[in-house]
Amino acid sequence: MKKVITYGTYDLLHLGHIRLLKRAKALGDYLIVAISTDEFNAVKGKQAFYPYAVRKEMVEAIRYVDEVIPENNWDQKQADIDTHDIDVFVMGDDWKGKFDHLKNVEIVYLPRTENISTTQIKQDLHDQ
Ligand code: C2G
Repeated sequence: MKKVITYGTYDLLHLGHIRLLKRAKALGDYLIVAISTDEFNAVKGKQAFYPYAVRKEMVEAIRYVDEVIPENNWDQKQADIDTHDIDVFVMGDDWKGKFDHLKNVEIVYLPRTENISTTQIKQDLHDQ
């Protein structure tokens, strides 16, 4: 079984997230999504609209997703890859090059979906 992992905040779930997860799943048979906890988001300088439990429940409901685990820090990726026996590590290409140090895993950066982001949604709603 080919296992894929990806990481993110996944706040205000949108088509960019869905398309990333769809393409990530297509690279294997089993997709794990590591969702940033509220505490780690603070470290990332992000204030998610929805708490971790809500973001987790929403991502778990996506047909492409097989498992959700918490992302607690920047440094857990190699341990996750080893523990979960991951074959493919996937991120959107805004992260291109940032995780090339990871070992024993195929690293794939996928093009982001244009013209959508959590920040954009917040801004558009605010401007209405
Ligand atoms: N994404 C995308 N297209 C968009 C927006 C996001 O493909 N229009 C992708 C991002 O590239 C990322 C994933 O969707 O792979 C989740 O995006 P975020 O929730 O913004 O995640 P981020 O804050 O980048 O956290 O340790 C890694 C971090 O946790 C990544």
